[in-house]
Amino acid sequence: MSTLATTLESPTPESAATTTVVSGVQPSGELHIGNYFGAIRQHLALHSQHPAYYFIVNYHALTTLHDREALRQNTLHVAAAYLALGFDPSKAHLFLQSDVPEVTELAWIFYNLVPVSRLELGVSYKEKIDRGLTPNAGLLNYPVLQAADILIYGGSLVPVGADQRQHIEMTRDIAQRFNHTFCPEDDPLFPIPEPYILDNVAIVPGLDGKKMSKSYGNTIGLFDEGKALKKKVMSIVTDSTPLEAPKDPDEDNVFALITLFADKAKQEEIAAAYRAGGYGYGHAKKALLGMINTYFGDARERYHDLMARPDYILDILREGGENGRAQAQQFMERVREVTGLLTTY
Ligand code: AQP
Repeated sequence: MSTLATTLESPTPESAATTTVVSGVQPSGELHIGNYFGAIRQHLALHSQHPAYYFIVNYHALTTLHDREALRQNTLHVAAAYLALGFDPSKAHLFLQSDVPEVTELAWIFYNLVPVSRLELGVSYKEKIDRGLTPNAGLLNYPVLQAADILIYGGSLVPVGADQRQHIEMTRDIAQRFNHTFCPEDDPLFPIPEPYILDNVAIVPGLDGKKMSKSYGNTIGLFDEGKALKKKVMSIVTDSTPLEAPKDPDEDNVFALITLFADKAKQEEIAAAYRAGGYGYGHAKKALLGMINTYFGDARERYHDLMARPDYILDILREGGENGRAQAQQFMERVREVTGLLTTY
């Protein structure tokens, strides 16, 4: 069985020599195994291979979260999770989005290049409205701020889950529009970033079979443990095929989660047991529970130690933020120059 991954199954793109990796995670709730396998695992695998900027997007979290204490706690939680899972601050930059206020300035410039009608077609925006959220202007403009986040560090590779594909497409459009509008053809300011999405973990299902999401209440938290974890795993929705009957592993949520943790041989062994019959969903859930505990057990301990040292976490974020901000400030000087925004300081 796999333990915490430091390498990727898929190679990075051929342009690796000039790659700058950027990505963010919202401190909008407890991180879950969908965030991990969809994105964070790739962040960790890439951060020692390329220049990398990872930010905790607390401005973005404000689009849905208006609870000061929760936002602060979630922010520390995300940082502690990265460190516990293997982020090495000597290799890449981990920081707070709000420590680089220049991203909001760049986002403002970008707002003027994006039709409102395009934003209204955002899948993630529409999904939130469908779930009953009254959209604020921040939510509508979420992908524009995301574009600023990516482009201000010269990001060229963006490891994300498949739910973010459309947003990265929008970032690419914005970069192209900006280059076309403000830059000479032979001297574009922004590289056009590529998404980095691993197909086998593109959308991790939640307990109910829908996309696992912090705000759906269907998650397995990265640091869930003991009875609480067991209760969640046992509540994963399955069909009602009886224990003795053969089952199709490819139609089952429990098996989908097992594939995240088990190596190929183990996956095949369990899939064969499904097909043979006499192997119930209870057996599969028990196997999954063991895999989760093995995979995240050590990281959990490190996580709890780190959460008891918030000053240490803040020091790391501060240093990452200083590096990120220096890069962003340099970029913004060029942005102001090509757009004609005068400054007098
Ligand atoms: N279920 C998922 N499967 C694969 N990848 C996922 N990601 C999220 N859920 C899944 C990826 O995790 C990264 C960080 O996500 P985020 O926190 O920035 O926002 P999100 O995509 O909106 O995540 P949630 O959990 O669904 O948060 P809420 O409920 O607050 O909106 C991203 O790369 C994302 O693709």
